Amino acid sequence: MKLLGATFVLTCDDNMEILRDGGVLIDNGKIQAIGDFNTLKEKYRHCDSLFYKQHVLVPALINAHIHFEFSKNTSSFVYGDFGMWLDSIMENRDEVFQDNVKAIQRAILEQKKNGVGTVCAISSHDLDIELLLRSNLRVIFCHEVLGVNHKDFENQVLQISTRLERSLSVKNDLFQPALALHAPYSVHSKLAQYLIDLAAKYNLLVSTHFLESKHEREWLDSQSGYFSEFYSKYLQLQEVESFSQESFLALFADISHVLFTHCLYADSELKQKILNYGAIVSCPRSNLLLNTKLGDNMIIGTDGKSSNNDVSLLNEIRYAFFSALANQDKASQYANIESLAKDMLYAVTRNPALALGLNNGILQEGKSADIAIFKLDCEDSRQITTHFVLHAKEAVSLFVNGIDIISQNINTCAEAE
Ligand code: MCF
Ligand code: FE
Repeated sequence: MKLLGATFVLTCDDNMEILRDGGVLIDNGKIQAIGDFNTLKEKYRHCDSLFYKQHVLVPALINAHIHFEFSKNTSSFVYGDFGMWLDSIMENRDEVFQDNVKAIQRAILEQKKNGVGTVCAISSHDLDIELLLRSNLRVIFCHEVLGVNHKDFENQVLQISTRLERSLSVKNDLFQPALALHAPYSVHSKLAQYLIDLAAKYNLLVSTHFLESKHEREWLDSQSGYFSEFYSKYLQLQEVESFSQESFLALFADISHVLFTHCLYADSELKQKILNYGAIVSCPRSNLLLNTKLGDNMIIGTDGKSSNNDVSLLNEIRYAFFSALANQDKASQYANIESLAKDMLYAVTRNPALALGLNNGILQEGKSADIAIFKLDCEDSRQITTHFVLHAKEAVSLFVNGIDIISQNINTCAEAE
């Protein structure tokens, strides 16, 4: 049993309660109590305790969408239009995947430095699986499947079965196998249905990219535009069947946890429909780079370095925060800047935890003890969340299931300053 305390504890519960000199009691990887640090210390006199003065304690962050395999990329791809980007992906991705182990390791470290305790990783070739298994992070590992050619069906089935067998055999409390159906324009209907049946059979979460670009929207609506050239140019296919928005969404009717990433070309009515099937994830910088749109930002992920300049989730919420301030319509939805900052924090804690079906993301009795601690001098305590969003740069401690996975020597942080 151990007691952690900090000058400010941001619970991320439904009221976003903030505790001054708060404490969190951890037992067996779970939060056993939360409240005033000194009161808890008095009550649980015999347990180890550690108070982080001038620090903020938050639920460990959750990166709901990241492609680690692209971590080596800096300048191999083209931005400004999704079609140009996808062309450059088709031409240059193999090179980016080569010798990418060190880059993936750096990206995993970047998650930890950002106080990210959970990642929902989208993996095209499972090049990141071993590194993630050894990362001590909580991992939802989505084997991503692509394939528009019906003729390849048997081979596609064989491949995904082999991949999934491997991850099911190493499944544990921290490592949860899942599936990613890349996008409606890149998976044929028979393969999509096969994947959905697999997900239903093993009760797996499914992640997908949906309505990301105007090109995708045009293809789904009228089988025309960029994608009508794409298949013949890159896959030598003349005839390709297409989902409609409705037939694609209907696939997910019986899947309990579905993440639809981007959804930039859905109006509010369609978004409501999507939300009946799952949750919407935004990757603000990726959305801007590829489609010059920001997204909803209820749940925020970094995407991969394929469409971002880094995979820092703290940077991601800072961009989303400033972008919202720059947008009159968006900013006017908030009573004040602090409530906008609170929404940014929810977008990487409570909201993704609920969408991913995880028992973390909120500091509450019974939740997993996934906790991040950041140094933060707060002279003025009225806008703690705003200061957190602006200034949190590197976690001093990161607990997953109550175990600190970054500061090996925990005592160095005791009574900091
Ligand atoms: O989320 C972004 C943009 N949308 C779609 N795909 C990707 C993103 N980042 C990486 N990708 C990958 C995807 O996993 O790019 C490929 C897939 O391997 C595109 S399809 C050839
Ligand atoms: Fe993505």
